[in-house]
Amino acid sequence: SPSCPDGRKRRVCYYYDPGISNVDYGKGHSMVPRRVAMTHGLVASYGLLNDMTRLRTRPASPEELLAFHDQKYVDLLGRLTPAAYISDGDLRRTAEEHGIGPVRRWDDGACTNDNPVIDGLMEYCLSYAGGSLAAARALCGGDHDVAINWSGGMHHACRGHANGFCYVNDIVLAIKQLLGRFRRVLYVDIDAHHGDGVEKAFADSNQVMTLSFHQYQTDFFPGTGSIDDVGDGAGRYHALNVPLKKGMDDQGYHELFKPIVGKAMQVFQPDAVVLQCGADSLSGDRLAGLELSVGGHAECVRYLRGFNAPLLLLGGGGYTINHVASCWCYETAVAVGKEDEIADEIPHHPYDHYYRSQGYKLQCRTEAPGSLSSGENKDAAAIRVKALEHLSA
Ligand code: ZLS
Ligand code: CA
Ligand code: ZN
Repeated sequence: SPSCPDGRKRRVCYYYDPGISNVDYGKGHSMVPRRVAMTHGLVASYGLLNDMTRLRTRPASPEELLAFHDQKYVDLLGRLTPAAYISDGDLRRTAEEHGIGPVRRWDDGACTNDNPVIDGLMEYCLSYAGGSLAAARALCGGDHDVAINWSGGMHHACRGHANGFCYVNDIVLAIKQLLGRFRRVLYVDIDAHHGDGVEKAFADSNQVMTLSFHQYQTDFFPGTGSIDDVGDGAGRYHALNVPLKKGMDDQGYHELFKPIVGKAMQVFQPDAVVLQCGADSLSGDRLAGLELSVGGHAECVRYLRGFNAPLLLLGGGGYTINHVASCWCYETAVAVGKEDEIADEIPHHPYDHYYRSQGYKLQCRTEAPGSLSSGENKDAAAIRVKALEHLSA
C-alpha cells in the first residue's frame, strides 16, 4: 500500500462491544456513545472486519482499574445507579464530591451536568477500559501491529474524579499495561480538548511522552495545556502542548503536526505509540471550533502508522456523530491499508439514514476549504518553533 513506506501490511485487531449502543448520558447531552455503534456499522458494511482480528475479551475487572484509580472512587462507581443516587443521601454527596451528578433535568429532558449518573455506569466503564487494556495486551504479545478501540480515549478522567464526560481513564490504564513490555511510550492526542488527565498521570515520568494538540482560548474547556506546560522533574520536556486557535484547518494543522510529531519520534524513540483520535477536531463539530477534514484528521493516523512502531488507536470526543463515524471508519481503513480501496459512497446498512446530510458519502477525500488566511496560519509558526525548541532541550 502506498500509505506504508515499507510496503508492509499491518496486523490489526479491533475491539467492539455492542452494549455501547445502550449507554445514554441523558437527553440533550453532547456525548452520544451510539456514535461508536454507528462507526462499527460502517466498518462492517465496508467489509473491514475481514481485515482485522476481533478482540473477544472480557470487561476490565474493578481491580484492574486500581492500577490508576483509587479504591474509594472505584467503590463509588460500583455502587452508583440512578435509583441509589436518588434514595441515598450519603451516596449522592460522595458522587458529587467525585464530580458525578447531580442528575438535574429540565422540563425538556436536558441534563445539566458534564458527568451525569448514567444507567449501567460501571458496566460502561469496565467495557471501554477492558477494550483498551485488551488492545494494549495484543500489542504487548507481538501478534498485532495496530490495535483499535473507538469506545476508549477518555482522556480527562482523574485518579479519584470524573471530568469532562470521562469517568475512567482507559488511556492511562493502557499505557501502564504497555510499560510492562515497552520501555518508552509516546502519547499523541488530536482531540480538540487538552489531554489533561493523561498528561497529569505521567507529568513526572520520562518513560511516557505526552503530546496534545488542542483548541486553546479563554472559556474553552479545560483551559490547561499552554505551550509553556512541559512536565515536571524527571518528566520535564516529556509533556508537550500545542495550543491552537479556533478555525485551524488541515494545512495549518499539518504544518505543526508533522514536524513536531516527527521530531518527537526522532528524539524520544518510542517503543510503542498511543494515538487518541478524538473527532471533535473535525470541521462542523457541535462543541469545538477546529476545521479539520476527515482526510486531514486521518492523515495523523497515516503519518504515525508509517513509523512502524506498535500503534494503539483510541476514540475520544466528537459531537457531530455522522462525522465522527465517517472519520473513525475511514481511519480503520487507513489502519488496515485499504484507504485507497474504500468507496466514498456509503453502503446500505442499518444506520445509513444518519448520513443523509452528507449525501451518503464518507467525504474522506473531500478537501476542507482553507478557512484561515496564510497570515493567521503563520501565527502557528511561533508555536512550532517553541515546541521544537522544547524537544531539543
Ligand atoms: O475531550 O466547559 C465545561 C464545564 C462547564 C460548562 C458546562 N457545564 C454543564 C458544566 C461546567 C465548565 N465542560 C466541557 C466539557 C467538555 C468535555 C470534552 C470531552 C472530550 O471531548 C473527550 C471525550 C463542556 N463543553 C461543552 C459542554 N461541556 C456541554 C455542552 C452542552 C451540555 C448539555 C449536556 C451537558 C449539560 C447541558 C453539556 C455540556
Ligand atoms: Ca488534544
Ligand atoms: Zn474533546
